[in-house]
Amino acid sequence: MFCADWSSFNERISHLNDVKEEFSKRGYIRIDGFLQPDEVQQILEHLNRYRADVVGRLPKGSVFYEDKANEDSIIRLEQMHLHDQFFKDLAESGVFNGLVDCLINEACNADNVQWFSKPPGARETPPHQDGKYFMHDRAVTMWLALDDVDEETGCLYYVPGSHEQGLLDHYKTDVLGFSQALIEYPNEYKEIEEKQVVKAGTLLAHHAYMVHRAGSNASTHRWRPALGLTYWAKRVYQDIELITAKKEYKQSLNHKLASSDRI
Ligand SMILES: O=C(O)CCC(=O)C(=O)O
Repeated sequence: MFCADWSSFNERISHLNDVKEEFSKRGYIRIDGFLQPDEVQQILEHLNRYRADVVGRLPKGSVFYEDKANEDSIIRLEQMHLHDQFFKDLAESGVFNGLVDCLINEACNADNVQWFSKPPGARETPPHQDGKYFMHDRAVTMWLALDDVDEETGCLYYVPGSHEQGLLDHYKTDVLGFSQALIEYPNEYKEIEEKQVVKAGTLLAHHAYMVHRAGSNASTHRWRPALGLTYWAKRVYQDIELITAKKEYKQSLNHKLASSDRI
């Protein structure tokens, strides 16, 4: 079956109103068993096809490598829905599309489909808010586990309620793919952060101002593949100043990464 025919999020989430309430109160939601094992398997197969057939012809900035000479060191694939029909269909399918509209009460578009590969040895994802990258908060990131994830391979940690604090101060990091990190990650956050040890097929979704981080991958042989699907409110695209600023930031980052041969 094509992913366009998979059942929609309405059929996968039994108490949508409770989920919406949870999202607005805590800033994130977690739906265990959101995808069936055969659906996860299909996504993994398309990822393999994408890596074999599509990656080689992508423009700069769509693939981030730890070491460009080593294809297995891809740390991140970006904008996959713009380069491949399967990932476009997936992002536009009722499985995901429409869920963010419900969560933030806005009409939204898929803005990005990413693969976070987190190979063995990968560094930690520093604490950050996605809104720092987006330059607004009218967006939600969905994070779909494509394998079981635990502390060893680098699970996510959320600070519940932190989305209420607005945009916090960040600094520019040298972590590939995660160029922004919170200046401070205080003890109050460490004490209440919620660890997301999940099974393949679990869906997490977080507010653009949710403070979150992920551990390093300490395994010598297990990857930690996840798909990131980001949806933005359609009205954001009418803010020309914001869209221009975002484009300029991306260009300058790509320039820096290209000069160190990592994209
Ligand atoms: O997968 C990761 O390590 C981080 C993901 C993340 O920061 C995000 O989805 O916003």
